[in-house]
Amino acid sequence: MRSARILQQFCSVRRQSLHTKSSVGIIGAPFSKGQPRGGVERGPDLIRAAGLLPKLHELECAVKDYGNLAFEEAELDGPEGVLKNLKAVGGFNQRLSQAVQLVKKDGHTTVMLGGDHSLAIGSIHGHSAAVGQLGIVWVDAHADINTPLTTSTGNLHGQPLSFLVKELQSSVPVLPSFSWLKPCISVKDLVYIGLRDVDPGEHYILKELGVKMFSMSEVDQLGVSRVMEETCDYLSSRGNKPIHLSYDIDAIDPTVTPATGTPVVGGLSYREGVYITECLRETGRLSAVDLVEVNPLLGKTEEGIQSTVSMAVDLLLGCFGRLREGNHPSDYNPPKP
Ligand SMILES: [Mn+2]
Repeated sequence: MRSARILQQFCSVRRQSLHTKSSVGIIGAPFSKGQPRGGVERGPDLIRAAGLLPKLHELECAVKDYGNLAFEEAELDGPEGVLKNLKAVGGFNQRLSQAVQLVKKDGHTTVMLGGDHSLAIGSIHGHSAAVGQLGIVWVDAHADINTPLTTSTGNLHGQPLSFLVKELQSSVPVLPSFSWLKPCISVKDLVYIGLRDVDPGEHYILKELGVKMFSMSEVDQLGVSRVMEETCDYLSSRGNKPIHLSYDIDAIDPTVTPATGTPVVGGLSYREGVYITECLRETGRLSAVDLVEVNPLLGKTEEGIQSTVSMAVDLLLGCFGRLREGNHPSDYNPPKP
């Protein structure tokens, strides 16, 4: 009975969304100061060069490219304790938040092309400031929820969620570079998919706060279709809020996406990765997407770089209606003899 009901819901949602055309606003965030490796700042232009915009047009999306958000190197940005580049990360994200608010006010589904994952701070903050409460789907090999006190590396791309989650505020020290930021998401509105490299301090937080998560073990146990069914049911039970998808390319197995800063074996397959985007698209509530951590300098081979960039493009196309069964334009006229 239950599966019949879900299938019915699923189908009606699907029919609906096939006729909804998306309006997409792209922001390039060529930012790399949340981690130590150069190259990730090239991500936005590489993803564009792989044909993202014409491919979105083929899906009948209206697309506006807002260009790359300029990043100015902060002077005297030495480490504060273990934490690295606080001023740069804080300042960039403040401006990114403002840019996202502008794009949301223009009525678009926002696409952030990263850049490293520290940009989720500004992306989610701006999204929430523009539309209110969000459901967050965080697809990643890592939990990115270290606090400035639990981090062992000091890299801020491993900490974005600690700044955003309300329930963690008593665990996060006051930092002048982030004084503009007010925590804006509840941990109950967060779902993880793809985890397989979680630090002890993070694991404690996830368990203590009861965060909904589907690690690679659950993907293996349940299969990706059940994972997505449960993810969508869970987000519905939390009130069908607009969805923010934060997709780290390192969620995908490094055999497919080797060109990234912190690859971890045993990740999502190409098919599982794309299926996640197709399901979220079908909810009709996808309101912003981050696609982060594509780093062409770490691909080793040209083939590895191509495969990583092309995966990034395919994930974004899945978010905006590309179906593996095929698509055709709504005004398609079949030739007649
Ligand atoms: Mn990440």
